[in-house]
Amino acid sequence: MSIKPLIILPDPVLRLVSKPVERFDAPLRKLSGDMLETMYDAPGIGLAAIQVGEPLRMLVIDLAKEDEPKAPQVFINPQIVERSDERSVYEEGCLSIPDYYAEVERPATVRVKYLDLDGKPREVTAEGLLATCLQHEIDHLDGVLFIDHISRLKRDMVVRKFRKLAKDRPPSRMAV
Ligand code: GNR
Ligand code: NI
Repeated sequence: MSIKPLIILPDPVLRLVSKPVERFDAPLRKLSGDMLETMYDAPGIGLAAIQVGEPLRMLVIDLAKEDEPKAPQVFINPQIVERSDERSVYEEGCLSIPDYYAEVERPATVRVKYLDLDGKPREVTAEGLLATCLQHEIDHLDGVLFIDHISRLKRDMVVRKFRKLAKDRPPSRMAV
C-alpha cells in the first residue's frame, strides 16, 4: 500500500463527475487500500477516490476514535435512496481544503445503497456523523465540495485564499 498525494483546491480535478466502478479486481483493492492509508496518514475520517486523482465512484470511511481499533469501510457506487426531513448541522472540514472548517446543514439520516469490494450489494441507514460523512463523500463523486453548501461570500473568500496559496506552490501532482 502507499500514501498518495491529495488533490487540493482549486484543482479542477475536484470538479469532475466520477465514473461508476465496473471491475471488482486487484487494482480496485489496491486503490481502496491506498485510499485508507492516505486517509489515516492525513488524518481524516473519510476520503473519496477523486481526492487522490482517481475519478471512480468509490469512498472510504473510518469513524473509529484514536483509542479504538480501526474500522475501515469501503463504499462503491453509493447512492442515497432516502433522506430524512430532519436536518442536522456539523462543522465540516475537507482534506482537499486544508485547515478550513464551516458548519453545513444536511439531512440528519440517509439510506445508502452501495457495493462492497466483492461487488456485493449492501445497504445502510446512517445517522449522526456517518450520515454527514457519507453525504460529504458522495458529493465528491459528483464534483461537489462542502463549501458549495455555505454562503457565497464565505466560499469566494476560501477559493480566493486557496488560489493565492496555489500560486506559491507547484501543483502537487508534479511533486511525485
Ligand atoms: O476528515 C474529514 N472530516 C470531516 C469532518 C466533518 C464532515 C466531513 C468530514 S470528511 C473529511 C475528510 C474529507 O475531506 N473527505 O472527503
Ligand atoms: Ni472532503
